[in-house]
Amino acid sequence: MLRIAIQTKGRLNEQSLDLLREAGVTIKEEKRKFLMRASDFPVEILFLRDDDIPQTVAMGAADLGIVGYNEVAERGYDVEIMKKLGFGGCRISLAIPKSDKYDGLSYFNGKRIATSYPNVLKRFFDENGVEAQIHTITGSVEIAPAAGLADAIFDIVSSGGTLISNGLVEVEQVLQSEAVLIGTPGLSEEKMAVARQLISRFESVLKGVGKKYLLMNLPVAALDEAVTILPAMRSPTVIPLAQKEWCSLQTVVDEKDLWSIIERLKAIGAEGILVLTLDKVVL
Ligand code: PRT
Ligand code: ZN
Repeated sequence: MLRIAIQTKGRLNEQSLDLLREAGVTIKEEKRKFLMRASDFPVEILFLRDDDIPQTVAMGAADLGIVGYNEVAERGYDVEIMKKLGFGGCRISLAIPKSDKYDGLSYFNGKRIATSYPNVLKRFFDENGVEAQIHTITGSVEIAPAAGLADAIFDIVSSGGTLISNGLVEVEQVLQSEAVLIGTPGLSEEKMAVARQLISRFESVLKGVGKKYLLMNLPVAALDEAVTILPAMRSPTVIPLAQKEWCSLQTVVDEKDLWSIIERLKAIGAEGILVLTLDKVVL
C-alpha cells in the first residue's frame, strides 16, 4: 500500500484530489478522515498542512506527497522530485514600496525583509552578496512594510494583485514554483512499481490538459496543405468518405492554437469542424 500526502485544505487540495480522481484514485468523501483508503487503487491518502508534507515524505511516513515546490525548496528535506504537476503555479519574489527607486540588488543591503521563506531568501542573498536582515513572519507578509515592520518583502506572487493593493512592486523573481509530486528517496521496488503506475497515469492526464480533439470534413485535394497546418501527435488520422473527393480528418491540437488552426483549415475548404474536449492522452 502506497501512502500519498496531500494538503487538507487550501489552494492545492482540490486540484490534488482532482488529479488523483482523473488518475483513477478516488476516495469516498462522505466522512473525510485524516487518512483514507482509495477504493480503486492500492493507495491511501494522508491529509496534512502543506508545511508538513516535505518532512513527512522525507521521513517515509508518507511515500509520496503533492506540495508546492516552494515548500520543498524552503524546508530543505531530502525528498525526490518525481513529477511537476502543472498546477499551483506561482513565484517567490522580492517586492518593495512602489515609491522607492530600485537600482538593482544592492538596494537590499542593510534593509529589513519580511518573509515566510527565510531559507530560500538567505540562499539567494548569499549567492548574490547581499547583506540584509531577514525577518521571518508567518501570515500576512504583504502588510509588513506599511506596518513599519520591514522595508521590503519576499513572498509568493501569482496574479500580482496583492502586491498592487498593498502599494508594493515586484522587483526580483527569485523562485518559480508549481505543485510537484515528491517521493521518499529509496522506495522499495514494490512501492516504486505502484508509484510508476501512478506517475504514468498522471502523465496521461496532464498531456490532455489544454488539448482539443478536432474532427472535420476536408476536400481530398486540400489534404497536403492541411497536414502542414496540423501538428498531430504522429500525423492526423484521415478517413475516406463515401463522396470520393472528400475525406474526414481527425487530430489533436493545443487549445491556445485552436482558433488560428480552425481559421486556416476553413480557408482551405474544411467543413463541419467539430471541437471535442480531450480527457486523457495515453502514449
Ligand atoms: O493550511 P496550509 O498550511 O496547508 O496552507 P497555506 O495557507 O500555508 O498555503 P495555501 O493553501 O495558501 O497555498 C498552498 C500552495 O499554493 C503554496 O505553497 C504555493 O505553492 C501555491 N500557491 C499558488 C500560492 C499562490 N499561488 C498564492 N497566490 N500560495 C499562496 N498565494 C498567496 C500569497 O501568499 C499572497 O498572499 O496569494 C497571495 C498572492 O496572490 P496574488 O494572486 O495576489 O499575487
Ligand atoms: Zn502552509
